[in-house]
Amino acid sequence: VEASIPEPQREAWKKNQTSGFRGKTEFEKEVVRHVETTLARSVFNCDENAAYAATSLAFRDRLILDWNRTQQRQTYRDSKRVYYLSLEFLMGRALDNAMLNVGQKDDAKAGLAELGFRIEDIIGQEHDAALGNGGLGRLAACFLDSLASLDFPAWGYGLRYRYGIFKQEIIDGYQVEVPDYWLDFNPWEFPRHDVTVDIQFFGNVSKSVDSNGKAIAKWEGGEIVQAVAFDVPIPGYATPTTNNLRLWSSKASGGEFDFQKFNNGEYESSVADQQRAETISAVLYPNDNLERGKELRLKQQYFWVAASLYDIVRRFKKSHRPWIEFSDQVAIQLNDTHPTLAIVELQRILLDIEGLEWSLAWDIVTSTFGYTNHTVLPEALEKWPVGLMQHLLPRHLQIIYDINLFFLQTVEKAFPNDRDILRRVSIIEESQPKMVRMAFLAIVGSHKVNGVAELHSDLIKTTIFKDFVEIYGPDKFTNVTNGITPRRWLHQANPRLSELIASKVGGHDFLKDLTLLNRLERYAEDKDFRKEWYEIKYANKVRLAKHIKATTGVTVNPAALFDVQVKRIHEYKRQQLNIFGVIHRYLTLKGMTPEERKKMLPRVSIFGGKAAPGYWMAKQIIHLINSVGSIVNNDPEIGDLLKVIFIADYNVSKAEIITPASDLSEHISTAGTEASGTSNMKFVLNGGLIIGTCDGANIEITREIGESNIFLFGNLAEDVEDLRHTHNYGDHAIDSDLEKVFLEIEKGTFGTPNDFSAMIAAVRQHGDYYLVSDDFHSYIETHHLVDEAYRNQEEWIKKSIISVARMGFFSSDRCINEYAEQIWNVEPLVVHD
Ligand code: GPU
Repeated sequence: VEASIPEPQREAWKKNQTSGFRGKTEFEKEVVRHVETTLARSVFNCDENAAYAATSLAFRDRLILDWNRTQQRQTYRDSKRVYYLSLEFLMGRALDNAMLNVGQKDDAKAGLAELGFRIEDIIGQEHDAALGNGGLGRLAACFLDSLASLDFPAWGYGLRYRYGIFKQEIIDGYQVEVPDYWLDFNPWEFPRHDVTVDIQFFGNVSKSVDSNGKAIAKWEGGEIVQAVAFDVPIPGYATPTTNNLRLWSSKASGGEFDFQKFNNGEYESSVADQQRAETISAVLYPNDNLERGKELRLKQQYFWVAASLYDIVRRFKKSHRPWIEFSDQVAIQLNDTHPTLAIVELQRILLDIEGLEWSLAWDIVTSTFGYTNHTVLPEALEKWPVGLMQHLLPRHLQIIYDINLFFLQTVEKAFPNDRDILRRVSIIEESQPKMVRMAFLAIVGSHKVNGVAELHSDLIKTTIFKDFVEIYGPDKFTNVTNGITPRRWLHQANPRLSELIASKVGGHDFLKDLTLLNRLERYAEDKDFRKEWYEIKYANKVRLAKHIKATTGVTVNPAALFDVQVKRIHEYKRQQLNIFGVIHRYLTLKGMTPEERKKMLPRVSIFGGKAAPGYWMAKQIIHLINSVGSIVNNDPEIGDLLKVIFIADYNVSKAEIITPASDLSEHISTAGTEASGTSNMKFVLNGGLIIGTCDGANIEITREIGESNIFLFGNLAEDVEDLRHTHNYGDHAIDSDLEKVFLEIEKGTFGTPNDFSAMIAAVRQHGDYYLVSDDFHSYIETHHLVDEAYRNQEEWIKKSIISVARMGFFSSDRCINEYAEQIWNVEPLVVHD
């Protein structure tokens, strides 16, 4: 029951409403107040950490007011809302973002300076919110920023992991994983101990018939785990709209302990129950583009989905509208197949709890959901054993079988003479053991399915989902090319570049309409402008060089070409191609006379990224990169001509330092394997050029910025299958330059050869699935073109400026507007000041 203040007392409330600090002086007052009272510290005992805490609390107070107002307004208007369901939200730090979005970073900077602190040091105290693995989770975070900035009424729903993605340490060249306990002090979340949902697992289904002859299914028994809501405010940029990210945390139902057991003297088992419940939201699975089918993961998925749907349905029911209006009020987007059980759960709620007929319920369900696919890699497509589903979610499995039955009946009608299509598209794979194919369930239960870049959206239609295009027609399948938020990835990460751009394109409006960047293009011909542009890039490289020195001890020359590949380590992303290329460069330099060497261009090859803890080959790649670094970086003949750096623990806040400092970044996946990629967009937006394959969003980036501004190489997606075939059936010859690289590794130049034998065998003996040898020559040649282009600095800078000017398309704002129009049918709701 909601309590509200009676009319006569409301005056007193209104009179005392806070408005948050305005200006430097009030900010300082708030900081000091928080240090003294909230943190209970004496003001002369305030270190950087306490200053961070107090600054965050001051901004948090500021955000809460807008947040409350936004939520009130959205509730009052009761217009359609978007719910973005994602198992990952890779948010990074919140303070800097909050300061910039509310437009008070300057106040904070001046205020902190007066109190004796540098704002960068204070910002640097914050622990990244690292509830994601890579691109998929970061995309969700960019989407939240755009949804709020564009004033869409939208909520994110996710899990509040106690441990986010592990911290990576490099010890003797090897990756070591350290748990990331990040919740010690988190001012950005609000526990809502009053918002809880009981989630059921296991148990049995009993079927009966009611007095009208209607079948009733009852899911009974099993165990209950409680979901507790934690809310995170998501401020939009230059708007009061502040949306909500709701993360669920698990705990034993009925409070801390089961008192019955407790009183019966079963203290230990009572504590054990509690821990088992808490395990559900304890840890983020650290795999990227890989599903391993663990029971706890399925539990996480259902726990999160059931709590979120309960919440969404509860909100809908407050409006007392008829059920057929559900999808006029609610759009739910499934970020990959991880939340697919939401489809089944909503059908269950409508059928078993609300008593709707199957077909009405199913119409509501399918018009509510949209499904985004993020990969064609077979090992990443989720399948769950039928037996596991039966055990954990018996009622859901029945509903899945019914969904499948009705679906296959319509397929059979449409394709009466095709037996095989039923086997191919069945949601249940008739394998040993039988499996539930989650992507197929997501397609059948959604009204739209989208890929994340044009090539990828075409590929899913012609390969993994081909039959479904036949069944539903092409209109159910669409493309929404990914984007990135220019607020974090330009304004926050590269403030000087953002200011220079603002000074030329008519202020900061470009941060909300990125196409305004096109006004920059004419400055490519302006020599003074090019000088300023270059100086900013150089300063960013100096900053990165300092970070490299501080963390690895290696001195790199900021005048060298910084060649960067930072992303999750994966064979399909081909860091192995990059490091083999680096070895080739090293051998070439070693084979030169000192005079010849003097003419060469200095390079720094920078790597970063985490390997899934169980991904052995990826770990071997990290080890080779570090081993090559330790030889090359200490070779006096080489000096500054080549340095090889592995930056440990790549994460969002490291990306904010690395991205603005790159001259060239590598997006070199085997054609047809990277669904989109988003770091490619970040690097170009920061004035770096790209070397890349014709894959994912690289293709659209090329279309936008022009072929002469990107270094493309390698085989095309359409040829990959044939090439793989020749590897397996012909006697396939390895590229001769690559063979020299292999022989050098096998000589022991970079340490014990056996340590790297699997990487070599993958190419030589195991069919070179990722086409490293096929693309090697083209890759090396294209790097030569890069060197030549970099020698002409003026031309290089022109390419850089023109590229940035043409990147407007890749804002996540454009992307969100496309989802809103094509898939969600929602409109912005402005919250007036
Ligand atoms: N992606 Br599936 C992930 O980061 N993790 C995953 O488990 C899956 C996909 C990425 C794609 O690899 C990348 O190409 C894409 O840009 C990103 O999702 C966002 O769509």
